[in-house]
Amino acid sequence: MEMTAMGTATQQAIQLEEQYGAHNYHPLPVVLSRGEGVYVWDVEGNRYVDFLSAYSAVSQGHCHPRIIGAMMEQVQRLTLTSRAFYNDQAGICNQFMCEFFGYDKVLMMNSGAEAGETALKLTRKWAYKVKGIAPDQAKTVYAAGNFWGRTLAAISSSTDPSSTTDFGPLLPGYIIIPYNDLTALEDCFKSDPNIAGFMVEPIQGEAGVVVPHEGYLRGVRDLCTKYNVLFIADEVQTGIGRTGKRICCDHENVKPDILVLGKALSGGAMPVSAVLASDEIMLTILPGEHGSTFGGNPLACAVTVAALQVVQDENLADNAEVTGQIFRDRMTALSQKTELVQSVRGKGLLNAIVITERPDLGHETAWELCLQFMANGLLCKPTHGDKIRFAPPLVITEEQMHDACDIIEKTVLAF
Ligand code: IF1
Repeated sequence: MEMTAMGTATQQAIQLEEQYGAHNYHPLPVVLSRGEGVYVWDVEGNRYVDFLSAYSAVSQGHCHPRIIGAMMEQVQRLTLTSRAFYNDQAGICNQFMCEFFGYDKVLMMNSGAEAGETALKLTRKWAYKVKGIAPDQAKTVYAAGNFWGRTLAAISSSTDPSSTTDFGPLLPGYIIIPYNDLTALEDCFKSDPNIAGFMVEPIQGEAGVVVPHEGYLRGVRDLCTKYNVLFIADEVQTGIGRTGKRICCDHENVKPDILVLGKALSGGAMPVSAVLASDEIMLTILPGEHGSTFGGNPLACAVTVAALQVVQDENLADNAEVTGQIFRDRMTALSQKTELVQSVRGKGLLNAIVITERPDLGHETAWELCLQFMANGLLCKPTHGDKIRFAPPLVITEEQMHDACDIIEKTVLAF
């Protein structure tokens, strides 16, 4: 599909959003109005294959009938009670999640950042009440290149100026070390007895799908055990089947002390996030010490159970493994036909290509390429300059994956 002049409905929708919405994003010039499975349609009626999945939130496919069905059933009965009272969905969902991921307890929140903050607060509580660190002395460690949200606690660990500039002062008690470096991690743990936790993405998403070396996660697990530091896995983007396993840590058979989830926990139907941990960690927070108006509401619980059942019953992790390999094989073959594609990296259906930027375009190269992908019916977005992330819903079929790779190949070779 050639880049046509922007339609009237598209122009009107963009104009409204530009005039009345904050300018905290730079969206591709497409206005979506419907989604089903791996496809979305814009207001002009054009169909696209969605290779962003709302940054891995719509892993079960747009408007999955089983998730929407559970949502429709619950939304007409009871949506929100606050945690001042019990409700008939929370216990069922909590049990389902604890058994699905193998933990004693779960604390449900709404956004991924809130779940990250909850993990940080649990780590500090554990530091003072279990590890015995002196009051207000607990430190937490993060890897350079991390991204876990936009709150002040989240950006306080960021090494990306676009996340931190003019938002100071930032939170104290943070230590940043290089990603994928076990020597740096052990040196850090040796240097300070007040370290309570290390929060890390098993694959760094926003940094450009940075995959650590084989054995990194095992090394993190062993060092955290050795130095009595909590291993906090931020699996908001890599979890729930995305990388071809239940959670990305499963690739190395390591179990984090605290598991942070979000995004696909609801299949993109509504904001749901969660933190899972042992009783020793989770029970350090007593009644009234943490919470959220919407956290763990009955509607979120009903949706979450359905969303996880879809991942389980449709074997979405296995499908991500198979179709993701097709993607990487085809991109590797493409990289041998054109210098524009330098390399491909990722696991399961969390992948990115590294492109060679045109001298005249620089970082705009990736953006221009994404505009052409859009014109040809595929939606994706650059991440950090010369990387383009490709993360379709995990329900994608092999045929749909080949069709999408055909679009990518055609577009790249014509660019
Ligand atoms: C935006 C990025 C992705 C995340 C990980 C926690 C969170 C995220 C690993 C917080 C959120 C989103 C945020 C969204 C775009 C998207 C994103 F580009 F920003 F970095 F996916 F890579 N941990 N990622 O990726 O979850 O509070 O958003 O629910 O802010 O632009 P949230």
